[in-house]
Amino acid sequence: MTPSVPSQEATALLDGLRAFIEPAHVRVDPESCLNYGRDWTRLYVPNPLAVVLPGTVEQVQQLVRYANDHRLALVPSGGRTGLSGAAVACRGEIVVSLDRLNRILDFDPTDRSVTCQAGVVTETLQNFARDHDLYYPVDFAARGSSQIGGNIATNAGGIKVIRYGLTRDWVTGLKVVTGRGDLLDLNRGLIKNASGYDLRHLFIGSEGTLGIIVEATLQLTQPLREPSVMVLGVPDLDGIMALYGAFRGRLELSAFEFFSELALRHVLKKGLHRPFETATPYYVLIEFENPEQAQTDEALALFEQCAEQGWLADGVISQSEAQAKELWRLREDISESISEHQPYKNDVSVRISRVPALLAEMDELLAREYPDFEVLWYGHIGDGNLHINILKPANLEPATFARQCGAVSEHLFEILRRHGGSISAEHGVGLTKKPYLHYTRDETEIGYLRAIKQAFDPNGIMNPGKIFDGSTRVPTSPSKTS
Ligand code: 2HG
Ligand code: ZN
Repeated sequence: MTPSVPSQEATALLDGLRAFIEPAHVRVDPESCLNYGRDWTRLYVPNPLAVVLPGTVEQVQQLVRYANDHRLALVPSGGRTGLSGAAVACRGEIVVSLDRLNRILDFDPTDRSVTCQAGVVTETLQNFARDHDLYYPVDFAARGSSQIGGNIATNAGGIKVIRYGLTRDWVTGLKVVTGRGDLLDLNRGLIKNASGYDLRHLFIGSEGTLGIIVEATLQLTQPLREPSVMVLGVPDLDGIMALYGAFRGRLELSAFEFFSELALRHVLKKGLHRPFETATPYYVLIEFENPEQAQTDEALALFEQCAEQGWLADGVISQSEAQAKELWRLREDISESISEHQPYKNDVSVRISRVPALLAEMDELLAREYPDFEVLWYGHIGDGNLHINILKPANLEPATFARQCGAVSEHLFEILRRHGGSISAEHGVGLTKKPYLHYTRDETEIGYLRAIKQAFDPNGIMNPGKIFDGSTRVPTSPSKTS
């Protein structure tokens, strides 16, 4: 990225910002614009007008009001670990980073709840809960950099949804600055509150299009009781859900993940070891509470019975916390291990009962449409959520690759539509899935989404062009960068 020369209009707007946000926190240097102007998708050229880091909620409010007065587009920004381009600023927007709003404000052991600012990193919150003998159960590989505000804005899922649900299930209070610049204090940590529409839930999963989340109250829970991890080698697709049915009936599962041999090979290349000698086309990773010998016995009995049925060919069970962590890495490290191949990503879901049919139809479709590409499957299969990653061949031009993959996605989304599924299970719509939203939400429903956006953000300044297109003017662009 080369430095851009702001237009006169842009310079005046930036000076105006510096009147209420410390100049050091209004950044226009190319490095900040590059880093803060993108998420993990890497498909778009970042090109924000500036990156602003407010240090108080009042400053966020002033910023939103200023943006309304001058019709400036704002892109709220957390840890930028998203995979759908929702935090990308490539059209001269102002990135609003929540990095400085990173304090834990309150903890109440009676309520078992914690109130924190939006910029608190997920792992910091998890560690805080652990220090108080409690547990924040929303968990995923990007825990070390993702932020609570971003998690809420995408209703993050992850690896423990099967037992604990989504981010939405843990948010009992939210403070938000709406696109109008109003500060709303939503639900205030209440467990029960039947006093009309619950606006908190509109902001959860809103991808920064309605306003900016500045503070959250989150419920904590009991830690898991001595979890063990099993990795099982599965000879065919049918075995995956057969194992799910067998294990979930008899053990308290906290995760049921799967990945293919092709996916596994990428983490092995990065230095991890095979869980056992037998290579099988698929693997499942099962985590379950194992506080007593009875659970271990049950798990081993299940292993034997499933092996007899031919649903698994080999397996391993963790003998220590360290070993459990190592086994988890086989699944969690996949995404990062393939990033150098610029994968085209799909993140789809169906009801659990439809998973076997979806897997069979997808298998047929992907083998037919992508004979020359490497297609990797993994995901949270116990939630009906599959990640499909198509690796870009080194010699293929990125735009051509994206076009070819996009065309196949249309077929995939047709299958999903037939099964009542979703084109985005947990990564959000952002920019990458915007063209396909209609496969999951019909026109009438999208009309209601637009009306909600209009109510909270009448001038269309909040993350314009994400989820769906609106009539938003992107006001002041600096000169183009390369
Ligand atoms: C995961 O489950 C993440 O590992 C990333 O959601 C998924 O890389 C992906 O497609
Ligand atoms: Zn995932």
